[in-house]
Amino acid sequence: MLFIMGSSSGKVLPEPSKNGYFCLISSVVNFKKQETDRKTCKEKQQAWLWRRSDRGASRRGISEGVKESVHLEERMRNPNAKFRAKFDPRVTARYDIKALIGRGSFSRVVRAEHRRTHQPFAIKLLEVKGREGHEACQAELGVLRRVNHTNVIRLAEVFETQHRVYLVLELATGGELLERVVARGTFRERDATKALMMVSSGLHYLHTLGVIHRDLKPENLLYYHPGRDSRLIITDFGLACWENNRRREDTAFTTRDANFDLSTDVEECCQDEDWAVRTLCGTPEYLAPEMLARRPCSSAVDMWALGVITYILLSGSLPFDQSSRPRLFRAILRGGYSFHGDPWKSVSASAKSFIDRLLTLDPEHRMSAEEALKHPWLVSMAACSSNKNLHRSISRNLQRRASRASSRCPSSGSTPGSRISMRSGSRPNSRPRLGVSNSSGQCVKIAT
Ligand code: PIT
Repeated sequence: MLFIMGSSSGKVLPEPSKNGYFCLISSVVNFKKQETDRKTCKEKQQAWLWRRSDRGASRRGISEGVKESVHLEERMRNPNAKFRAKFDPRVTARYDIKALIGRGSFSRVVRAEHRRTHQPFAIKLLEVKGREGHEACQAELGVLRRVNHTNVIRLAEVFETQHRVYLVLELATGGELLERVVARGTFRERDATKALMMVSSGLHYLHTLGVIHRDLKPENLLYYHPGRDSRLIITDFGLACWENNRRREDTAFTTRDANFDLSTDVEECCQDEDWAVRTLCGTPEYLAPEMLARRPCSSAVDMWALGVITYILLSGSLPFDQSSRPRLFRAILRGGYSFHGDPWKSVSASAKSFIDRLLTLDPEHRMSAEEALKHPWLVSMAACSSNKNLHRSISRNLQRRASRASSRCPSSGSTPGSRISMRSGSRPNSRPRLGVSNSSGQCVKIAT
């Protein structure tokens, strides 16, 4: 796979080896053996060190102290040493690991530089544990290998070992969507439409390909570079799956003529939090009602999430914002959101219609990505909308939410991940979410 990174700078990928970027995958077996040998060796060394330090307990205090100060010194000299050590020599032979830029429960993302071409990249290190972890990782890889679009993160190459996978990705340095909104002094509807056009375009591409992202949220939308004209990129395919062709025609799911009634599922779903945690994918606030109602999910779940993102982008607040999961789920299943409060009075009817068309309970009636791209609000780039600067209200609402969320006690049943994240270094996978999926798109593991 060859791609040109960042058209503006005319950057190119590091040269592939004779067999292309994925040549290393074919050598996984040997690589695994090497790793096992190395691990056995390391374990032996560690055991030996352990036995040594266990002897002479009276000396331990001193040796521990010495060890600690050596570590401290080493860390001060080289603050990246700790996560660098997690990289296989094959990766470090080719890439210079520069800095940690994101971390999650099972992953780390670092900024790296190709040693020969000096091209910058992001490398995502995935810890793969067990069959389910392996399947989830293969699903993520399967999607990343297929995608090629300006508004979707691109994969350059992959290194696999027995317990780790290293994804070499294009490096996005422009920050998260909301970080940029906050950092700017102004934010108008027109600015929102620019961002949403790019996300809708990426989604349209993914959905046409048959990919459902399933974890769309502002933290997974990154600007490629800090400039104003930067493209926006959809990242983090850790929960992505392939759409089942059957779904749209599924008779149990054909609700166009019937009332789309989720009420029977509400209590069941809200009371069975255990089920929600075990089975659901994604971040609670962005979950589509059909996911909560245990209906089959389609690409429409991403469009619901886009509705939530649009609401946040224009107001700095969440459409469904409850302090406990059952209440949040109920609100989502009822479609209970409103345009009350600041700054909704200043927001155009066209923008609200865009949101309404996305936060539609019935997935069959919900706007598709293709339709979103044709919605008058996006097409006109909010030309008929008010030119009001929404920046102050958005920042204030984001700030309010952040302080409310941080004062909530996590053990009191408040919704994890309910803060609207704007922090860099928190991506990817670091926002608590409910589950990860296996290759068939079922969520199988709790990642919170
Ligand atoms: C960047 C910069 C950054 C994070 C990422 C890329 C992460 C990308 C990513 C993560 C995934 C995935 C695909 C891409 O499946 O701060 O250039 O989990």
